[in-house]
Amino acid sequence: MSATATAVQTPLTSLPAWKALQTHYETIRTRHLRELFKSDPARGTRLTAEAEGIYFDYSKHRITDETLRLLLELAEQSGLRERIDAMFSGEKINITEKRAVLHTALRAPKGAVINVDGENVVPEVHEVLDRMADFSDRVRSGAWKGFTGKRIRNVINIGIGGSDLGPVMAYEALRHYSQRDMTFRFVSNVDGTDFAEATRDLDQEETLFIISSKTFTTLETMTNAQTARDWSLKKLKDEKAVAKHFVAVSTNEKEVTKFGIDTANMFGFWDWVGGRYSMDSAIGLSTMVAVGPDNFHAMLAGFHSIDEHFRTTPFAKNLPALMGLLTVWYADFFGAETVAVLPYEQYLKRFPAYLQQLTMESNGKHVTLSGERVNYPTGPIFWGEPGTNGQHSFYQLIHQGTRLIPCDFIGFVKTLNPLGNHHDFLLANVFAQGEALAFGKTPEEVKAEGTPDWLVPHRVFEGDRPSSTFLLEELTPEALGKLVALYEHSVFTQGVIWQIDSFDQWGVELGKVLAKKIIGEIEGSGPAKGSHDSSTTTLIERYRKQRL
Ligand code: G6Q
Repeated sequence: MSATATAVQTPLTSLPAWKALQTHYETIRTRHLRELFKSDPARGTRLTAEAEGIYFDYSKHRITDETLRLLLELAEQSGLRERIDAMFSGEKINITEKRAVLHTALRAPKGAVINVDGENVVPEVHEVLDRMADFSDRVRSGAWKGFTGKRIRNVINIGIGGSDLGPVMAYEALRHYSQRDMTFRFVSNVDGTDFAEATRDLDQEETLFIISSKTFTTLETMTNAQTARDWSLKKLKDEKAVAKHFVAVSTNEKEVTKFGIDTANMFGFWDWVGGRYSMDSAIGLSTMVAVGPDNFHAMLAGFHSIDEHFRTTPFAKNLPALMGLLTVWYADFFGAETVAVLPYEQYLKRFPAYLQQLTMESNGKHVTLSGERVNYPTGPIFWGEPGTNGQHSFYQLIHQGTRLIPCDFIGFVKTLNPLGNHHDFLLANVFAQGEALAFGKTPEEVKAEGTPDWLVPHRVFEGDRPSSTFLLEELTPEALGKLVALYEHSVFTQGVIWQIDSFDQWGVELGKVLAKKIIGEIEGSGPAKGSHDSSTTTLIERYRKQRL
């Protein structure tokens, strides 16, 4: 294992920049954004950064030049530069699983060289991409036929977590570019309703399943895959039909074969691709079938451009580094518990759900790389909804509640569906929200509107509520790739500062083991015993009695 991955680190709270930030926070916490903007008329143009067509306005954050200077120092003192190099060069920085972390290799151009255990992985990546493209073209053109000779009209991805959220988010985000005479669905939940509703109006003869599972042992996915097999064979009535209606995406050739899928219909990936970082691997097969290989490659190019930006740009101009540092600033100094992600783009409706896994599975950790319990908050809770819907529900709390919730506003200059003045209204809303959160409305302003005294406190908006605004030109496959990569590297930046392993997920593994144990008891006869507490035992027994 490399020196970088295991080096003994100075505890975060002992770093000089951290201590300086603590002192600095005391001076900044009482400075209102109104005052910061008033004292620097150029603030709204100065505290911005632009890269790869993404305009990032971070002027509405509770920071000064001094805050930024100290946060950038914190990045240096935390070894962010070295850690970035370690990740990109294939060092085993996922120390608890002893794995390299190379989702960036999935979007590296053909000639690149990235070695894992002395072997260049880029040719393999492109070999799989080429096979995916060939398969996608055949399905999209109708050359790939179902068992009875009918054309495939429906594609269902079966997977969960990292093998579902990326594909479903990307499909929804890029629906505009998708093949419209085909239906794409995603089954993840072991709740039979998910499968039943996804297939109720479909014809087995025209339906292809992509079973996506890195391990090919996940209970939910295997249960849904088996049900899909039964559902298909009920009509197709011949085991040989499986080869025409099932393909697998996995790293586990043995289990794929055991399930009955020919390895000729398997698309592989590697243990250095984490589930939540896998949408660019073969896990993205449903995306590629939906939007075609060219659009998929454009998305990969978008990812790669931000990879290069993150790897080479000084932190002061580095979008993901700045985003990550700001997240640390609010989580650890202001005590902000959450971050709201608010895309003003309907196609990004699943983006907050996707980000929840990316951010919270990565940085929901309570011990450092060396196993010490942290004495500072780590990953905040990410949540959100597309604008403007959120405005008519939870924004109230962001504006006037007692909590500080930094917001990420995401908007696009051009719409993919021009309809009258809808888009101007949409953009007017996003700009207005950022402004209102930052500047609020003073009692004097409320009074001047003729509000009676007793009502004034209710109508006052304190303001001073921070937000970032991201403005992109248009939601293209490339733009989607850039957006996701921004957050991936922001999450990485946060993890480096917090000195945690952002790439394992022992909490998820625990759930997988626990459920299996109880299933045996639920399906058995006689009283549930096992080693449960009295509450769990009673619940199991009650369920068994009532379902009879
Ligand atoms: C992601 C997690 C987790 C995983 C799912 C599905 O980083 O590891 O969400 O993706 O549990 O796992 P399989 O792909 O192995 O079925």
